[in-house]
Amino acid sequence: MVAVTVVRGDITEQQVDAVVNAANSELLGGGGVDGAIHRRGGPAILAECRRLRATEYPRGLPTGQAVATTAGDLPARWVIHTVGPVWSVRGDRAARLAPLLASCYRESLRVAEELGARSVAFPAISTGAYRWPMDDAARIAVGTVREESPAAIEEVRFVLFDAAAYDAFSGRLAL
Ligand code: AR6
Repeated sequence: MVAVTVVRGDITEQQVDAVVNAANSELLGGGGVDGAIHRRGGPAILAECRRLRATEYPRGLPTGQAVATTAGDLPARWVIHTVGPVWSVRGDRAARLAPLLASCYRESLRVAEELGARSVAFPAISTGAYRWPMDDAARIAVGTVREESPAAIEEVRFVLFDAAAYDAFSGRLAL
C-alpha cells in the first residue's frame, strides 16, 4: 500500500523520482509552482514542453491530463505537468469540475507508474492562481491518492507551501 506523507516546503527541493507541476494548458511556464519549477529546473524543461506542444499537444494539454518531461536541474528525475481546473463560485459548476481535479492526481500517478517512478511529490493543485478552496482540494487530493495509487507507487508526498495548506492536508490525512 502507498505511504502518503505531508511536508511543509518547496516542491523544487524534493528528492523523489517525480515532482508534479501545477501547470496550465499552454505548458510554457507561469507563476506559483510552475514558475518555481522552470526557474530552478532550468531551460531543459521548457525545451521539452515546447516539443510536446509542437507534437502531441498543439492545442495544449487538456485540464485533468498529465504529461512528463525531464526534471532538468531539479533533484527529481522527472517533472509531471498537469492542469488543474479553475475554481468556480457557482456550486453546480464546481461540482462538475471536481472530477477534473481528482483526474490530475490519478493521471499524474498513472504517468509516474509508466515511467517507473516509485516516489511522487505533489503540490496542492489548483489552490493558488486557480483559487480552489484548500479544504476541498485536500479532500479530493488525499482521497484520490489513497484509493487510486497504482501498486508500483510506494510513496506520495504532498508538499505544502504555507501553514494553512499544511494544516488542511495533514488534517485530512489524519481522518
Ligand atoms: N512549492 C510548493 N507549493 C507551492 C510552491 C512551491 N515552490 N509555490 C506555490 N505553491 P499555483 P494553480 C503553492 O498558483 O492554483 C501558474 O501560473 C501555492 O501556495 O502554483 O494550480 C500556472 O502556470 C498553492 O497552494 O497553481 C497556471 O497558470 C499551490 O502551490 C496556474 O498558476 C498551487 O498554486 C495554476 O494555478
